[in-house]
Amino acid sequence: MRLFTALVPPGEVLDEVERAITPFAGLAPGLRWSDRESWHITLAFFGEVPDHVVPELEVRLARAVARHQPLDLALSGFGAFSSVRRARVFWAGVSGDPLGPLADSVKAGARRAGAGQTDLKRFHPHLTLARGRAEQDLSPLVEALPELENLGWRAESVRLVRSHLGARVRYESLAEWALTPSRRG
Ligand code: 2AM
Repeated sequence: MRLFTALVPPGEVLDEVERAITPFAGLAPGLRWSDRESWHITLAFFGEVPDHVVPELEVRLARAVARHQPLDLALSGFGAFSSVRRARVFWAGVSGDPLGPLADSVKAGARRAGAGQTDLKRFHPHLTLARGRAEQDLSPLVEALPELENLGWRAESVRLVRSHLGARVRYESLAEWALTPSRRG
């Protein structure tokens, strides 16, 4: 099955993003907006994982996640891959505590479980909002959008998510593990 791990910001944060972008969506008619219920920040993408590997993967991921503390994060700014002028993926950026160490632990746990294929691209945390079939210049949209303000939250858990491909991709949350608060608070 096709699996990845993700952080999901709280509903209030997603509400704010939705409020910010909705009036401007018409500025990029070539974009296909993803459903708000599917919004997430990918930590590590595993691709196809054989069913027999999943139990061990869950054990390793639980252990990896528990070794890290909750993270203070914020959504800040909009951008696109590969760039705003040549965009196929439109996203909200993530700032705050670095996500790299947690992502690295999760990937290492997955490798040990035998879920070999992980994303080799440089890790750039983002929350995908829309995708385009062809590259397009999103400068008009990005320049018109307001600043995202006070969109911070404390990320306290990590989800394992299954991706069901189809006309419209569907995500199914399989497990969720809490990050471990520091004993010193
Ligand atoms: P994206 O949001 O930039 O598209 C499920 O597909 C999630 O895993 C998406 O958030 C996607 O990122 C991410 N992902 C990372 N690498 C991927 C890959 N090689 N193929 C598909 N999705 C990938």
